[in-house]
Amino acid sequence: MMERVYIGLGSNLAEPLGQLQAALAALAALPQTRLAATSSFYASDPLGPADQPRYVNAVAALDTTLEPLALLDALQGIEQNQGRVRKAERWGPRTLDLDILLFGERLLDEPRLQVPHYHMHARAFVLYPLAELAPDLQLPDGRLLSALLAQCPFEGLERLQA
Ligand code: ROI
Repeated sequence: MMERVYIGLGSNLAEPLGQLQAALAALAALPQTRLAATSSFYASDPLGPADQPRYVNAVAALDTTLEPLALLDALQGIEQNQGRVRKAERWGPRTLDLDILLFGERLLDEPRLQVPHYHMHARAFVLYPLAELAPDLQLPDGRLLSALLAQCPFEGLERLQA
């Protein structure tokens, strides 16, 4: 079954814009998967520890027949190919972060994967790019993206010219 998946991309090390562009090319090359759309790129100050560079974020829409954990494995492979080193520090800087935000209508609560992504509801750097791709989106719990956006100021986001 083909399902629509939204992926959050983020980077704040080693030329973040280039990291995101390389990641989009890698997403487009995944098996059983079509890269359906990509948002603009947005710069923002780090959420969490402030002593790290600004982030660049975007959201991609995929259509895939991969199962969620197979997709997660593939995303973690892309992160590792692009030099991601997992550190003990929580919320530290990273070359590439690929998060499964939404996976069709699924609600997943597994050790490796919680969908919808726990923190997406209040993060401007996720919600605004997602809204470019799916302004009328309804989350599996019934919440409307437009309602989440109304609670989440655009403040601090900077839309970059592609
Ligand atoms: N802050 C911003 N602005 N963008 C991110 O992608 C991001 N990712 C994270 C933490 C460290 C929480 N902060 C972030 O994982």
